[in-house]
Amino acid sequence: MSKPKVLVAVNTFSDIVDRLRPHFDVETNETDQPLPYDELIRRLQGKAGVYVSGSNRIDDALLQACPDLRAVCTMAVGYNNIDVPACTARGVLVSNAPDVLTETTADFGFALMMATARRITESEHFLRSGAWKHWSVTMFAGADVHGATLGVLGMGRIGAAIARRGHLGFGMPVLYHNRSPLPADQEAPLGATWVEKDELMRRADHLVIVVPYSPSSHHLVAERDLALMKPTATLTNIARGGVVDDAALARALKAGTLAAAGLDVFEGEPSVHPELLTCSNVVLTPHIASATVATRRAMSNLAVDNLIAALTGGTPPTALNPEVLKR
Ligand code: 8YV
Repeated sequence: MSKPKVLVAVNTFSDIVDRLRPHFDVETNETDQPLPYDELIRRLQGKAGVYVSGSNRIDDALLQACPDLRAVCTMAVGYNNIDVPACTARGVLVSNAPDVLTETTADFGFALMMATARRITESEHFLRSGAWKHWSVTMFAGADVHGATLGVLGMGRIGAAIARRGHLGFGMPVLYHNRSPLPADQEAPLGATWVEKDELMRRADHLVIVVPYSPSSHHLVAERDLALMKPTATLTNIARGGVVDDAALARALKAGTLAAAGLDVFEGEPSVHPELLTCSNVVLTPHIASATVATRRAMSNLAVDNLIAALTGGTPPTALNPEVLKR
């Protein structure tokens, strides 16, 4: 009997792809770019499963055009690119990759916040350009991180890991906003206090944004929110482009109503708002918060575990709609 066919839609570690081969006929994307939408549909004909990243849009039109598809497994924790209700309605299993990237992503969020507060890339560019002719007392004077108030917008797993770093490692008072406060026994080890979003904006010295993207979090941080922030404050976004209004952010940075920003994600990435590219007080990175070899391997392995289980009668470890398997 021939094996089911699967597509690995993003280029990943070949030894991890090899884990699929005993179970499936495996087709891969050998380019270093995500498959364009139409190409993805074409390559998915006759495929029972697909391994994707956050760059692949899986919507109802694609599902309709790929009637053999039974499992969509993303190596990302965020799944705003996948229409999960549409998958559920069509009996397609969806999984994501939570937990395995939490600490690595929190490390990066903290590093980006520190680089932003301490003007690390801006001063490096200055040095590399040959502009450093003498030392001065105020040269690249930034903002302290230790002891400053850390604001966390979105206290999920990654938000909590950032709060823990700030509280235990840097003596930072931690304020956070979530739709609902955490139970007291979860707040205590993080030294964290729930506040309304406006209060978070007003009081944070360093705001780190970690909310998942959904229509309800689109431009959650917009012009009016930025206007509430201290002119000495920094903003770090490791969530998703679209959570922050990037045009409004660039205006605030240029007007000096916000000191600096650290951005790993962008509205419409890989495009970056042109005004952000001309701000010197911004640290920009290309969506790499989870990018360590160990973590990207763990994320990839988890997606493969899910794909194998979903299509061989097993229990996918991190299914988002396990109810489809009972049908
Ligand atoms: C991924 C991420 O690397 O997991 C997520 O949600 O944003 C990143 O860790 C990226 O989305 C892969 O496409």
